[in-house]
Amino acid sequence: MVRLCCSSLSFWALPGNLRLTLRSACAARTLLRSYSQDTTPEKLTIAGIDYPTDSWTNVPQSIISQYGRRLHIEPNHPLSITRQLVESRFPGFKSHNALPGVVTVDQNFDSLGFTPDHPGRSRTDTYYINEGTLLRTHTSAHEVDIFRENSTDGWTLSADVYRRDAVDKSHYPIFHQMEGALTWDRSSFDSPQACLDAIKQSFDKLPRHDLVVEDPNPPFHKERNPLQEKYHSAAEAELVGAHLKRSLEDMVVTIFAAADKALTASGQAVEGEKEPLKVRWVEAFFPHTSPSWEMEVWWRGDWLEVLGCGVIDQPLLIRADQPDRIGWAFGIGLERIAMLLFGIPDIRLFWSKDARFLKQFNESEPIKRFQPFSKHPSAPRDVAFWLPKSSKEAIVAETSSSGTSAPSSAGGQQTEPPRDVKSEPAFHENDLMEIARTIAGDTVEDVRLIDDFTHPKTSRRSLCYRVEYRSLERTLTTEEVNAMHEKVCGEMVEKFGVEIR
Ligand code: FA5
Ligand code: MG
Repeated sequence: MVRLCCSSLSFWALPGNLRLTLRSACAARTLLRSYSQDTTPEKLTIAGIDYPTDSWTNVPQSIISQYGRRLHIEPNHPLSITRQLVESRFPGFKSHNALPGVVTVDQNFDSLGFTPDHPGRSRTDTYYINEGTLLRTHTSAHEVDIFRENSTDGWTLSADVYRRDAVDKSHYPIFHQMEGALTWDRSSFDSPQACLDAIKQSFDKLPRHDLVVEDPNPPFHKERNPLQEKYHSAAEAELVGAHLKRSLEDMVVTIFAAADKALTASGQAVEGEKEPLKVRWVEAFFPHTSPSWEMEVWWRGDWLEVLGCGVIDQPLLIRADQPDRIGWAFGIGLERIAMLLFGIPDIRLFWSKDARFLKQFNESEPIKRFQPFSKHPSAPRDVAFWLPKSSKEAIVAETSSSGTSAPSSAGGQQTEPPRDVKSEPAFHENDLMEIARTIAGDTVEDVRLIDDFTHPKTSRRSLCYRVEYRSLERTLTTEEVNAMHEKVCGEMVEKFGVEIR
């Protein structure tokens, strides 16, 4: 086992005590990553259904215990209110809101055209129940099934999704997405032009707005954001893309205009948030759309990514037995919208069972700004360590640690380069995120990289992360923060063979 993970030849040249640390570290690492035979239960029971486990299993109990809360349909929950508001901007669309979160690898990745080496498939990013079964990483996992059902031109689908991801105020390992799609059946028109005319007519009926929109890029771009030349004419892709953008801009405008009105009426408008709403379109990449974009909203002095979208990949529609349909799809983070809408400052709050949180939301009343009920101090602690010498690389996802809102690759974006998803890196930032969450639960507010240094002579790499502890409910004592942090450092040594500096 030791030889398996400590591949370096110089292992025996190390001092005895370090060998011992590394030995147990490597052993434990195998346990963490694959739950070796001794610790992996033979089966996992999720929502009353038993699933056999194997060497791919990596779902911790802390995630399973949160499974099935269905906050997006809980009456008066801010996520449910947000879902209903978004749905109301897509009249005539059929809403699917109760699909179970355990899906196959085929549904989550293959059916969407994820390449075999797409980093989103790796166990560092995704929670596997076993090699063929996982907790969906995005609502796109159901696209092909719903397109195949072919019951309406437009549909939305809201659900809980699961990702091994960064820890900060806008990322949580379970969050909620709404998928939406609209397609036109080209075979039901007399000519391609008649279909184009229908899309144009529909576009013209979409409400206009006076939102400030930055959209500097062309409708598609040969290298960066290609047209699906084999299947779509330039006119079709351009029009479908314009319809998509206008529909989503309308959704954002309507939701925030309503919120603004309510806040101003109740005297709750906050100084500094009175800047006019601003959105921008950014070119993106998803295996299941092309061209693709992300919408970002200006919020509290920064651009916050709220959704990904694009013109649906035609081979996907062909796999769903809908070769004649053309259209758009989007996936939006409901937490991100709810945070903007209610002024909720921290994503952990959505999981709170504290009445001081829950009683502030009522779906039959106008939107009210969330009133923080506590401001407990944050307790930052640093963990600085040397990575073990290993032939394998360490993956430090710059996007998540730098505090931006960019998500992991598990939704399709290529935020990491393609790699052999079956082999595991020496260290992945998400491993530290999970250790911190497992030990500190919701009292860990933020984990971010503050230093990355490679020794010029030894070429050893050292990383330093700052972990911020803060309870939403009470002030933490120094002793309990120290105890949690010591455990985090201890687990890093044990599981990854790092050397604390
Ligand atoms: C996806 O998941 C794509 N499947 C979206 C899509 C659907 C594209 C249909 C094209 C067509 P992405 O990984 O960027 O994309 O996630 C979409 C949104 O989910 C993000 O914009 C963000 O609002 C939200 N999100 C992602 N990760 C987190 C997280 N850890 N916590 C909270 N919200 C998140
Ligand atoms: Mg994204």
